[in-house]
Amino acid sequence: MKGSRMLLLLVCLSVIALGVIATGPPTCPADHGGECSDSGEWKGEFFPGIPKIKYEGPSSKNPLAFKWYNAEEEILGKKMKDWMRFSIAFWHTFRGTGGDPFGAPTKYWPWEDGTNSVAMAKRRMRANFEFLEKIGVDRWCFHDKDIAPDGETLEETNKNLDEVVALAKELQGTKIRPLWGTAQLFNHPRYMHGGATSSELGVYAYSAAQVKKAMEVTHFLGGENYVFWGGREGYQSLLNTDMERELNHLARFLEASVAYKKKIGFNGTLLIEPKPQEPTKHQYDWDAATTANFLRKNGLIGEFKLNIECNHATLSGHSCHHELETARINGLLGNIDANTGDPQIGWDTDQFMTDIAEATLVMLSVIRNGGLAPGGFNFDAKLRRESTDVEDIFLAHISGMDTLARGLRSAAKLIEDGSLAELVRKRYQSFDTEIGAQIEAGKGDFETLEKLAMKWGNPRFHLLSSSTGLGLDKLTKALCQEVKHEASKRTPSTATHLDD
Ligand code: XLS
Ligand code: NI
Ligand code: NI
Repeated sequence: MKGSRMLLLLVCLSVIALGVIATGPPTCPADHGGECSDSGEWKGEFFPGIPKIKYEGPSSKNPLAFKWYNAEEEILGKKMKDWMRFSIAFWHTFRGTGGDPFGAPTKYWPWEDGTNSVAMAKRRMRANFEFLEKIGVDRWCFHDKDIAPDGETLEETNKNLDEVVALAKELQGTKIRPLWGTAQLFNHPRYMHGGATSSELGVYAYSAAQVKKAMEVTHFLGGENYVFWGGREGYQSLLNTDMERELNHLARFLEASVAYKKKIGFNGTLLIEPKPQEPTKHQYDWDAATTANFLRKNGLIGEFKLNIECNHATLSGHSCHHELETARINGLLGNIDANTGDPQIGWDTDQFMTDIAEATLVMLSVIRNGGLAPGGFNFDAKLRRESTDVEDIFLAHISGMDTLARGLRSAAKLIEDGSLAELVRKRYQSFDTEIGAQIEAGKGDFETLEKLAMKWGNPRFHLLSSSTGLGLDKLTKALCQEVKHEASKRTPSTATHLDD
């Protein structure tokens, strides 16, 4: 008797509870892995328990706080947020699975339902904007294929994209904008031989249609730049490749994109992102110098700038600083894909930058460039395979933002101190003479120089370094002191999440 009454009571209570759930607001708490309905209209919290990330200064022990990035603080006459212009890369942060050629995905974000539906794309978009709001970043970057699923036909694919983009526009509000958009021309099998450099005319046309649409949606969302990364624009073997013809196609493709940009009134900067190899063994936009030469040869130099990615820089055998300086002195530094590689791994590992010395050199170039606007720093960086907690997404970005902020602080000190600039000035002082000026003005003929060489005798090279105080060792020491000073203030977020 007693037992059956208890049972009845339990049944009643469950019915009431179910009724409350059924009539209450739609719920999909972020810890109910995959149980939610596929409604894209869900408006719950994706990152419950994670507050808006604030600046707490170097002594803070709170991993969910900035130690060095203080958005409103002025450094060299500009707010930190205006130097940095950070952006989140949708493809890594919201489409990265942790999968690699040896293993299945490791990340199962609670809001994912395992489908590639439009509804799922919309829900993911909401997660993106909650993340941007909480991390305090006003920009995001995307490929067309990251944000919306393909349809059966190009028309259907474009329709899907429009639907997701309409929601993104609404969620952006007045504050958030894309730093850049781009078309993904490398994943689908049709792009196995490249897009604009494919040997198939149909693929060239399809690439054009995809870039046209991606440019339209970037413009619609108020994007400030548009990126071309030559995903498979390169070759695997020169024996089956007409390189001259492919490069010609690429140039014509870029010309057509400039024409279309102007036609639709898109004022954003067009950016080319160099990378030497991966996925092809030779990518045509090998590095900054190669790309600058290609643009110049094809009369496109005034229409494009470069998006320098640090990991790509090291893959091409350069440092990120070298690539940034090459772009800068050619008037081409437009944007930075802020990541870093691993010296012991030979591919694009897309790690968040945590090396303060590298960040200092990066920021030196940015300061010399007067900033990056309308470009910025896009975190083309992903969590490590082993980082599977939702919180890791925040920790990784905080660590990347703090590292670059520390780089900015160190670089500003080097500039304010002035000794580095003075050291460089002194190094070239022999050219600060009448004959030096003549040479630099293109009037240094060989006969005159020969006479001078005879008059001056053998250059006293062994005295040059010590007399001007420009030994490389002194320079290295000066830089190390600055960086060491910063490193001594290591933060918990950077220290404990180096792999992010
Ligand atoms: C790949 C590239 C890519 C571009 C955007 O290595 O970095 O992510 O930034 O297509
Ligand atoms: Ni990139
Ligand atoms: Ni890359």
